[in-house]
Parts: sequence; C-alpha cells; structure tokens
Amino acid sequence: MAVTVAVIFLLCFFSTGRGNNQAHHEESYSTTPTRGQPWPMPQKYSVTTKTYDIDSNNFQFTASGQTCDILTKAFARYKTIIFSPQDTKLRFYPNRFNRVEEGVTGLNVKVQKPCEEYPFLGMDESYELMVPDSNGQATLSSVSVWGALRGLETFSQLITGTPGNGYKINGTTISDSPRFQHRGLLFDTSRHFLGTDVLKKNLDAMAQSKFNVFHWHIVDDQSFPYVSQAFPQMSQMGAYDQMHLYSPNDVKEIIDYARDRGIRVIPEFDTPGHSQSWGKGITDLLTKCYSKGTPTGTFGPIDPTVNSTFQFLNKFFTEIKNVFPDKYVHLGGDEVSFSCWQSNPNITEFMKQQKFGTNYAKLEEYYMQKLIDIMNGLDKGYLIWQEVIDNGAKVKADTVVEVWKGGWQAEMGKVTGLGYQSLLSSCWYLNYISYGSDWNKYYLCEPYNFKGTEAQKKLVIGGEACMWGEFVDDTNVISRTWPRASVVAERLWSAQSVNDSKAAAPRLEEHRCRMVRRGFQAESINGPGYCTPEY
Ligand code: CP6
Repeated sequence: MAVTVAVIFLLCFFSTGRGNNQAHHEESYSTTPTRGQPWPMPQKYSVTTKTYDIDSNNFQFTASGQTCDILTKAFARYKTIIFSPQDTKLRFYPNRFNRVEEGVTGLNVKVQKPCEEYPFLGMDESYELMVPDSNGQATLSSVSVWGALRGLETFSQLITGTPGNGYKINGTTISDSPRFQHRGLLFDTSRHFLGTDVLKKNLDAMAQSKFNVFHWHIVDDQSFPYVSQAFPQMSQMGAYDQMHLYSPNDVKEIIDYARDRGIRVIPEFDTPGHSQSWGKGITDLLTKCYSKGTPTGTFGPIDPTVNSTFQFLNKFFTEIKNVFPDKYVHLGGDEVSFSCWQSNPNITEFMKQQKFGTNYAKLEEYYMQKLIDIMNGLDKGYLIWQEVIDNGAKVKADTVVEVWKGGWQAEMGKVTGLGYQSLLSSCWYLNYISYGSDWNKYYLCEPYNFKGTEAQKKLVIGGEACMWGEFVDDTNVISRTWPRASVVAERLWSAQSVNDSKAAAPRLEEHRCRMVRRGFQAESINGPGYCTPEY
C-alpha cells in the first residue's frame, strides 16, 4: 500500500514537473563535461579506447603538402592553445589517470591546393584526421588551407591533459565537412562601440566553434564609428566621440585577424533606414521631416529623390568595395519607417511623378534598386534583410536574403521559391535573455524545417546568430555571446540528425569549460556545475 502511494506520488510529481514550468522543473540530465570531445560534432567521428601520450616538449606540427603564412601562423597558435592554456590554475590536478600506452609525436598536415588569399563563400572546409597514422604521428589532410584550420581546431579539442602536466589523445578517425557554407555571427558596433581587442577575442571564440563569417553591423542610427577615407566627416560628426572609432588600420587588422582564422568579414552598411548617424556628416542625405508644411528639424530615411544621394552612395560603396576584400557586403534594407517620407512635400511630388500612388514600399524598392545597380556596377555581391524582397524589389540572382522576422518558415519558403539564396537568423537572437537555460530552443531550430522542394532547400546557405548591441559593450559581450552562439554553430556545421539536446549537453558543457580554460569569460548555461581542470 505504502509503495503504491509512493509510486502514484512520484508519477504525479514527474507528470506535473514536465513541460510548462521549466524554470522550476528542468528535466534533469547529465551535464558533466565529457573531456576530449569536439564541438561542433564532426560528420564522421570514431574513437578507440586506446590513449596515446603527447610530449609537449617534442611535439611537431609539419606541413607535407601546400603551405603558406595562414598555416604557419595556425601552427604557432595551436601550439599555444594546446600546450599552454591561459588559465594555468586549471592545469594541475591530482594524479588519478590511466596508463598511457603509446605516443603520438606530431601532427602532419597535408593540404592539397595552394592557399587562397582570403576565405570566401563556398570555400572547401573539409578535412580528415587520423590519430595515429602509420608513422606514429597524427595526419590531417584537407583540400584547402581552410579545411586544415578546421581540422587543427578539432585536433586541439581531442587532446586532454594528464597528471604531471602531460597530455594525451585517444585513437580517433574523423572525416568532416560543414553542412552549411555560411555560418555567421552578427555583432553590432553602433549601439555600443566594441574595442578591437574584444572583436579579436571574439574571432578566436568563433574559430573555436568553426564559425566562418563575421557579420559586422558596423554603423547604425546611434553612431558611425567607421572612419571613411573618402568621407572622414561621417565619423567626425557621426561617431559617439573621437575615441570610439575604427581607423582604416583597425579595420584592416580585424580583416587580417579573421582571415588567418578562415573567417570572412562582411560589413553591413544599413540603408535607407537605420542611418540617422550618416546624416550628421553628409548634409542633405536624409529626408527632412515636415509638420504642417514646415520642416521640423528632424530627419527620416535617406532621401531617394535627389541625384546627390546616389552620387554619394556610389563613391562611398566604391571605398567599401576596396576596403573589405570579401565578395559580399550587407546592404541592410530593414525596418524603413515611412512616416517622414509621407510628411515631406518633395517626396510626395516625386511619388506622383513616378506613379507610386501612396505606396511607400515602392519608393523603398526604387531606392534599393538604384543602390543595387551601383553594387552591380562595382561587381560586388550583396546580402539584404528580408524586407527588401517583401517589398517586391527585384535583385540579382545570386543575392543572399537574410530572414530575421517571426514566421520564418513561410518566409524561407517564399524567398527560396523566388530562387534566392537565403540565410536564417530568426531563431538566433542571442541578445534576448531570460532566466534559466535557453540554448535548447536555439539547438532545435532547423533551417530546413519549412515547406519547399529539394531545390529550395539547396538555396539555404546557412544562418547567423545575432548579438544586437543595445545592452552589450566590452564588459559583457563575450560572456553573453558564448557559449550560446556555439549552439548555433553546431546546428549549422553538423549533420541534421545531430539534434538531441540531451546527448549534446555534456559535450556542450565541456566546450564551455574548454573556452574558460582558453581564457574566454564564457557564461554558465546548464545551471549548477563546475569545470574540471585541464587534465
Ligand atoms: N537593428 C537593425 C536592430 C534590429 C534590426 N536591424 C533588430 C530588430 C528587432 C530585433 C532585433 C534586432 N536592432 N539595424 C533588424 C534586423 Cl528583435
């Protein structure tokens, strides 16, 4: 009887504990970190129980195929990462480890093709890793240097410490390549300026999760920190102040730092909305808002009715094309408010001339079309936010459309149905925070979960995690972004079938601890627990 009552009580407890009230009744599953397991999960990954000793004093990285500065710099970096974690406190731990059986004396990296100068959309990131190979070493083979970078990162994650400050690795075979070509992270440096040290630190964190695009939302309404060579007055007037700037040299440093890690830098210069800060340095660029027939002294989106606007844009984007080596630039096009355009008599007159009626979406389309013509003239590719397509603008066939709003399934169907390549970011607004563990929902958002043909699915080239900058600056951007962004990284890199959060949790916990050991202030995401030291 007592047993029956207890059983019923337990059943009631568990059935009410699930689902609705997650903050108080988390499903409990193991989040004990699993040492030496990689994140994101490789496509093919098999481990033996045999462990191999690694001697940090004699371990060699060698290149037996193509090589270049990207690879040599990566060897130096990974030597430091593997053998001297920044947090030395976490290096030592009591001796309670298994015997090591044999040694692995080095990593031989075979790259087939000569290095490319910069990473690009569709670069080959595949690699194979064999630990050990037939020479008592480990072998990493790849087609391109970009694949070698991904393989080096994986290799570094397989190594764990042993007592007495030694290292070991399990016998491992990996064959790996990304599911999606574009795996991006957006940082917004307009709402709050982010220092170049923090941006670099973030690029290191991105490399650790195999992200390959830094979407740099560099300017917006609030500030214009980008120092333009053609229009220096834009940052002189439009930045928060003259301390919070990205000089040409800063920009170059970020691009080079990213390139060394196989990360593309795609800057976003968002217009015709989100451009209040542009108007400080460029007079007559923004629309003057009116009230009862007189200008109010406030400004709206960029004024598409005057030639000077497009002369300016041509010159400005010619500079951008040359400063940023990536084929693509993000042109924005989101959240254009029509009220100021509606109030302005010159705009009303222009609308009449163009036979737009009162359809201001047509005016936005007109603007985007002319901007796109400029980009086509410059032979630069572009990304745009979904609104540009929603408003009916026709764009070049290889344009990339970024879906960010709710109802993304229908939108992905629509965008790919029109034949455009698309990126998903709707699910991954990391700037939204709440109490408790939120990574499950990021993990379970599947970019292919919309109604569409095979051909439509092929047009999904990836996605982006976004960290909008209203509530983050140098003090908290790293901890708020990591390791939550890593969850998106696995969704975009690993097989579609790798979607069990329960199975992922301990490996993610380890990934987070690994970030902490490497010197990132990556926040706790699984509730109570602790990181084991580097052993
Ligand atoms: N800034 C710009 C933003 C946002 C967008 N564009 C934004 C809007 C809504 C949410 C998050 C971000 N802050 N320029 C939209 C892409 Cl929820």
